[in-house]
Amino acid sequence: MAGQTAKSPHKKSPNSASGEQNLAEHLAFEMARVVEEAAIAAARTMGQGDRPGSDHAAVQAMRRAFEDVPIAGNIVIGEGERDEAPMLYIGERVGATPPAGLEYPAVDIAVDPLEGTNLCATGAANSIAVLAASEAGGLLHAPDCYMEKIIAGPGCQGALDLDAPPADNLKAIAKRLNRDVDDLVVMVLDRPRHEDLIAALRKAGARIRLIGDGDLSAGIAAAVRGAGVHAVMGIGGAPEGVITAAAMRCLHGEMLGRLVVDGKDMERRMEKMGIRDVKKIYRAEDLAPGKKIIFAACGVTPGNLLQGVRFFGDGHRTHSLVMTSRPNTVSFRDTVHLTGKPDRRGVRLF
Ligand code: VTB
Repeated sequence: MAGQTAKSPHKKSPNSASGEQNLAEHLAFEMARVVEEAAIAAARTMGQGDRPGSDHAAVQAMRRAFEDVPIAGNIVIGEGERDEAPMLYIGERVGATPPAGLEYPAVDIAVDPLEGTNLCATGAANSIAVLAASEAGGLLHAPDCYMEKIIAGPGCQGALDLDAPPADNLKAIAKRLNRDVDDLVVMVLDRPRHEDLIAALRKAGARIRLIGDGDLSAGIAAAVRGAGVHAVMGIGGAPEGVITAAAMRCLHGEMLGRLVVDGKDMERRMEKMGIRDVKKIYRAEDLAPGKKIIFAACGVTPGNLLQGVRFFGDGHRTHSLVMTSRPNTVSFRDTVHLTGKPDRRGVRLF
């Protein structure tokens, strides 16, 4: 993580290779805890049909968990502008208070405390608590608008074209994955705006999984082998796009994105945010340019990649994906949190 200028409270200097590794590992561990707390709180509300309630539970738990993390954190993507979100708003400072005379490293953070609120509220698959972090300046401050996206695995680097017909992208992906178009599975958000895209994919012969929400976890699934998804196409949220890009930086997946600018007002808002070329096609490296990226996601409801939170008499169990770009690590964390009196039968390992 950052820290070149900051005095680190850690014993080893973050400028030495092993010090840097220690700091990345330590912060990744802390970030895993943050998403786990959010996931546990949200999972308690699963199926209650209360979207705001699920979201609030996750936001509150994540905000509280940050209080113990030794960073000078700056929320760059969060729950909204300061006047519309009481917690985890854009520009909010998060992290523990350092001891006198010490400074914690400056870290930019993009959060989605409950990605797939609807999924959680209805008990559907694939809702996650997720965040991405980087040294200051390492994540695009994306406006809360839509983004056209195409996401596929590392084998598709350089093979995709956001302006090409879907059939051409399918052919390119199939070629790189050494299979036929009708062997491919594409995930698409089930929205009326995707009518033409879905028709084109069907005509080309690809198999499709329409999803209610959650193009972020879909993107991650497309970038790993064995998840049964080869691409994500269509228009989803831009903030989710930046967090997906951070995951792609760790997984080396291919991603192209372009902001969807709706009217002059939004164009002006973007200019104010420093986005000059509103038609720019971003790659993962542009959306998440940080050198030291940390990505952490924890399953809330059971999903393609992550299990949901399971509760039992003396605790609960979470399943998280934690990744760092430097050193480049991808870990799955399966944690039993023992909170009550130990169950006499002991911890169940599988
Ligand atoms: C997607 C989806 C998210 O927002 O980004 C979507 O992945 C885009 O907005 O889970 P619309 O719902 O307006 O299509 C979410 O659904 C989160 O709100």
